[in-house]
Amino acid sequence: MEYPVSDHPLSPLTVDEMRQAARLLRTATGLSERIRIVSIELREPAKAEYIAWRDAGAARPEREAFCVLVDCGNEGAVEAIVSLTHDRLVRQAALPASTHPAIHAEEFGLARDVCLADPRYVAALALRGITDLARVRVEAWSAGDFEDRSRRLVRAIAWLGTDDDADNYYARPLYGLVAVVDLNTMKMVRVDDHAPGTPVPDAGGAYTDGAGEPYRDDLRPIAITQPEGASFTLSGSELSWQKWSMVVAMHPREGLTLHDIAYTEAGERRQICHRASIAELVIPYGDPNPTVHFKNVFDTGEYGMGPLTNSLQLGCDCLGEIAYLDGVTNGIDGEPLVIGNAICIHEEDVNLLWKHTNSSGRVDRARARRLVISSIATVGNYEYGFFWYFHQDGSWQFEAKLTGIVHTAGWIASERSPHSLPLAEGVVTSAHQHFFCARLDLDVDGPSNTAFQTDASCDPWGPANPDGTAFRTVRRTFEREGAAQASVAPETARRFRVENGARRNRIGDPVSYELIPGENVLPMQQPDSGIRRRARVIDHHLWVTRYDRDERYPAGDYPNQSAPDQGISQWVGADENLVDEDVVLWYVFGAHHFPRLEDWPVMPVVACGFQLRPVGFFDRNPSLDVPPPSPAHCHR
Ligand SMILES: [Cu+2]
Repeated sequence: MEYPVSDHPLSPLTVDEMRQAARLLRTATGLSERIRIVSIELREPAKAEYIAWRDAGAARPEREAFCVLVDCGNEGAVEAIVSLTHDRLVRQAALPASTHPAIHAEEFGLARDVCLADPRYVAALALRGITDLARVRVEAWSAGDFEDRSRRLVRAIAWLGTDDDADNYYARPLYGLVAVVDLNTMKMVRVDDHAPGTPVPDAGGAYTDGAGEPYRDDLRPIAITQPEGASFTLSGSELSWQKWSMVVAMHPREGLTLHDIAYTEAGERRQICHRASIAELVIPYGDPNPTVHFKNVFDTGEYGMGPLTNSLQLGCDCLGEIAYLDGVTNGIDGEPLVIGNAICIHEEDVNLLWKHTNSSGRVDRARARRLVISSIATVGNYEYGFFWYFHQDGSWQFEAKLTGIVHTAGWIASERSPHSLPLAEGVVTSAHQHFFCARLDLDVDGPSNTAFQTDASCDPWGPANPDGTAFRTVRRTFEREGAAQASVAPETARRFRVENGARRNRIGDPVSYELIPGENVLPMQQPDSGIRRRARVIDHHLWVTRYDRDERYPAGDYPNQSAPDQGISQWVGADENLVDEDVVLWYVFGAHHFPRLEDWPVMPVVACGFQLRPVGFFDRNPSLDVPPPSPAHCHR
């Protein structure tokens, strides 16, 4: 039986496809009755097959789903690929022992149930004066390498909440209480109480409705109107805006993903990127506090952004003429869950594109406008905004927006800790870092590319440099995977570039795009610490690998309780040639977060990211054809 398929081979799974996949998992895999479906996603077609369909009229790639399950009945985990086109199981494989799938959002509730049903845990609460269990808020944090890796365990920490939906329970941490829960067997392994009977802080953490202050009253409205509508078109997942085109999707693990990004110039469609996403996000905390020291989370790989993605509200999250895409994710029972308005697409005026006042007095200028594709995920206390911007000069960029509530812990010593900031009596927020890893499968005018680093360098004194002022750009080509790592160097304006040697611009140079780092930081953990060994990807800001369909996640496919050296540090051991090959850039950028009082009780947005800019990709400024601003708004 043939099933109807989505309209584009890279469109994410539909509700019907998700249901079909879940049915096949239940009926065709022979697993126990007690399965939990962690994720169901489109198995994206192999790149060559996709390009053959797009460019050469080859057959449309078949629709397949890639699924990850936990089989609680058999204490194991399984990967399965099902064909939606042919309605059958294609293959299934048990994951190796001690390899654990991500923690599904619904398993937070399961961990809480285990805690509150356990007499040891209830006794520890009672010692703190807590008898109303309904008020206890429990978070299931990944256990990293701190617990038995042979079992799927989490460490649960807790706060005291209220019935008020505006309550900020992070103001009331339960100091020292850590429960170890087996998610698969739903059994309590251990209750560690490092500070029995510590009173619960009664600090306030209100951040809503002005938090006790009257709202400021001097804001007059700003209206964003586009009387003729937006300048982009959206058809299914296919988006085009002026000369840009791409496919926009929602992925269970990475959240927002962009595919097949191209720029059409003089009627020619020029490929720039096959796929762009944030493939991992690692957050190591830096505080020996007993409820903090183990917090080394891989938010993308251990939890997954898809199910945590917000449903956005017009006029609040996004302003202007908006198009939304829904996201489809799955419950732990496999039932599709639709996130309405998961992805926001709109345009923003961003001031000046270019300008010149000629010696004649003539003024020419163009106003800049950008296309914004964004989503926001709530991961427990934090909000992560994922914002991709496309510009009229051929550049594009990614910006993560970090907001939400800083994570808290209790603290009872009289001394201030150098690792945290006191927020109130008995409440601290700890130092930590957020490392994003972008996976950028750039295909600059096609897949055959070479990556290199550029640094500014001053020339030595000499006859050719008599003034000592000459400087140039020096190049380091990433020739093989084993030596294709680098970190940012603001002192030499270091950038990373991808060129296509087979295509030249008007001065004979290869066409290229460069990656311009934003603010960045190196990891602050000891190089041989557990988290560094499990997240080798954060050792460097840039890695280059040869495209491999199965190399998707730089800290490994299953970072939850992972063994050391998974993912990219293993892949580059193959030391494959990178010259004139299909290269993938992995750019790691860190937001160093030593919290401020101003981050409490809710944190103003902190942004971090990077830009991608054409360098000799075009023969001149590609935005000369942007018309001048409308005279109705421009009086001179
Ligand atoms: Cu932070």
